[in-house]
Amino acid sequence: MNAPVTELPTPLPATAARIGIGGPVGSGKTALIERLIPELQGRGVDLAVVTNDLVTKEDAERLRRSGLIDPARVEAVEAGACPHTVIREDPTLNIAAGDDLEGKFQGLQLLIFESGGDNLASTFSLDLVDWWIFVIDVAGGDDIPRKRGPGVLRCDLLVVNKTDLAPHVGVDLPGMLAEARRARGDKPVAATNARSGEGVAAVADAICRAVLFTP
Ligand SMILES: Nc1nc2c(ncn2[C@@H]2O[C@H](COP(=O)(O)OP(=O)(O)O)[C@@H](O)[C@H]2O)c(=O)[nH]1
Ligand SMILES: [Mg+2]
Repeated sequence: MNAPVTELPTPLPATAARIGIGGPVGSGKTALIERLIPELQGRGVDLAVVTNDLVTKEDAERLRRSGLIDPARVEAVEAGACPHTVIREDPTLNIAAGDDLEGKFQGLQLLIFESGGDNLASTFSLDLVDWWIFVIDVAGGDDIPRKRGPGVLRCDLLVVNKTDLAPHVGVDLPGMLAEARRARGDKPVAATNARSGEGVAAVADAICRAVLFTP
């Protein structure tokens, strides 16, 4: 006798790609996200954001108020005194925040995690993200790429932000970018001005190619 027909297994839900945006405090991570949101939404990407702050929800509140994204699509993780711990050693809180957003928004394609801001040694756990950006800024000094911190070396895309400030802080921008490219070998480097939006489309291109598999 034939086995009784059982119900077809429920297909596993599609999961959103997860990317990290790390880098020192003030380098322009939130400003870059504020530019990336409309750029990616304009390309039809369904996205949500998890921010990490030390002991507040400042960045999450800023994004929720921005009018750029449904406030319910922004979650905050309070990272405490060691912002790298929650993105590297024990990313449980961030994974849970991401899972929560995925549960609320079916069809979510991209989750962006902003780190709480840390030094040049901070990196993301690959348990948390599939791909990550490290943001440094021109005003932080043109010697940053030379210092070869793990963030600068290991990220999938290095973003050198605040290009507009180079003449004001005596930084040779082409020289800084060349040094960054030398330090990273084959890995990409992008230059942005998150104030004006210059260079942000190229960052969105890199995200789409790397984790959304769109050209
Ligand atoms: N001139 C200039 N200022 C920027 C740029 N990106 C960010 N900022 C400013 O730098 C400060 C820190 O930016 P924020 O995004 O909060 O940095 P985060 O701590 O890395 O998230 C803010 O006052 C921003 O307006 C940029 O490309 N050019
Ligand atoms: Mg921020």
